[in-house]
Amino acid sequence: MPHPPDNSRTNNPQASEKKALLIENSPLYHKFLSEQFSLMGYEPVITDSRQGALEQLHRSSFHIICMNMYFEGGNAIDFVKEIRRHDPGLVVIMLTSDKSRHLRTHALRAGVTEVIYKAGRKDISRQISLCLKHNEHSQLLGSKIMYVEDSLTQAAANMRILESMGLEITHYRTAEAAMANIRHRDFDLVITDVLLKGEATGLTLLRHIRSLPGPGKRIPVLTITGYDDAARRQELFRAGTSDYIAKPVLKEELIIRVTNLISNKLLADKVAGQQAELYDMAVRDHLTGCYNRHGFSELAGICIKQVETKPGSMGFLLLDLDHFKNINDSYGHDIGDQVLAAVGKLLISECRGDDLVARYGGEEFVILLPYCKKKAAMKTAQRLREKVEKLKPAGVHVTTSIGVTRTPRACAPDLDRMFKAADQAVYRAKKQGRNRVSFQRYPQA
Ligand code: GH3
Ligand code: MG
Ligand code: MG
Ligand code: MG
Repeated sequence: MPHPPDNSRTNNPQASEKKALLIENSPLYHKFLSEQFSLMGYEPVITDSRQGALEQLHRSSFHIICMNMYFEGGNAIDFVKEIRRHDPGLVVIMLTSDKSRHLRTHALRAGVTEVIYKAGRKDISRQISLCLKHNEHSQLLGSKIMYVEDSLTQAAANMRILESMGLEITHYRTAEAAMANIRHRDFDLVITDVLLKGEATGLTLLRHIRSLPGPGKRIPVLTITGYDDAARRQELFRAGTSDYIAKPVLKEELIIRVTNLISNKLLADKVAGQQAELYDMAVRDHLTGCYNRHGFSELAGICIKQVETKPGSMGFLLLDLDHFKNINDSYGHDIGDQVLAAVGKLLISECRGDDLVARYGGEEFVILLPYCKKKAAMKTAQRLREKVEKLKPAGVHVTTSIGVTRTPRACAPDLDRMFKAADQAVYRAKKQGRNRVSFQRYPQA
């Protein structure tokens, strides 16, 4: 079957289960903060004590902690130091009504991501959402980085920074090793040094990535080099680098560039996923999951083109459920719908991946079988007829009449003619008593 648009990577898998731990001793703020975080797409979990917070952190993983300066059994500054020992990537917000600069500096040094002042509620919610927007780390968590650097000391230093952002890093020391692995793993970003041990350089790797078949060629690449001259920069950008950092690598710069590149990549993935979903919705029938008329015409067109370039015969089945009006009349329209849905699902599960199964009208289905000869088409039709008869969806006995035709190998397949022939065959099957398969020769031009 021809492939709909690529949707190999969709949304960030963690996006739907983001959790926020709120440590706050004032019940007045419980409801307010819960609402704010829910609105921003987090599942809020509230506690009012250090002990309660530790228990929650032990129980599940959080993307963000928002805590008051003081709470039962502890304070934000001591608590963040404790957390930072094993969770450097977590976003930690501290709420306080103390506006002293000294406290703010102290808190940031201890590892707090942002200090937010308890002024008006509107202001707090604006500050929280700003902080979350700027701290995309929580969205980046678990993103996969390929990092290519031959110097182990440099690699160790940069990997510490990247790991603190919650990224998953696979490190290679040569471009050769990186090129051997790029196709087989799904990376969100490649960071590569330009000068590497071995024959190939970071530029070779970059060119290799940009010439990959399929979506792999669009992986963002961040190049790092010690020779920061204009000619080299131009060469890297011409070869398709997404961004560039000169050595020595500054921590903040690395964080910002990596954050931007991955955020853009995740956004592009999300858009591609939504497009694929929309496409799927547009070409499928909701009741049965089969392609609809529009999807069938589009995909059958692609199938036919394939068969024209690599000739073969093509089978075509038209299925019309027997006495379906009686089923509706006897059991009601809802049961009728259930019967249609079950038959559609059966047809999909009984056909090969390359076959196109569509609901073409109310109780009519068509199946296009590429590279299928008459004997195989007839066998498939008989098998489907028997399976439908045995299905008894919603306890209802249902049968189908099937018209079959197939295009000879030597002629260009034409959908209208296939329909016409299969329709005549169905008509004959109905006349002969229904629940049977009938064949009609494909009319040559
Ligand atoms: P035959 O064996 O000659 O095909 O008889 P039939 O009753 O199946 O044929 P007919 O064309 O007279 O009736 C088709 C029926 O299918 C009529 C229509 O109400 C029903 N139908 C069409 N679409 C739907 C649907 O989406 N849901 C339900 N429940 N019924 C539908
Ligand atoms: Mg009909
Ligand atoms: Mg009919
Ligand atoms: Mg019918």
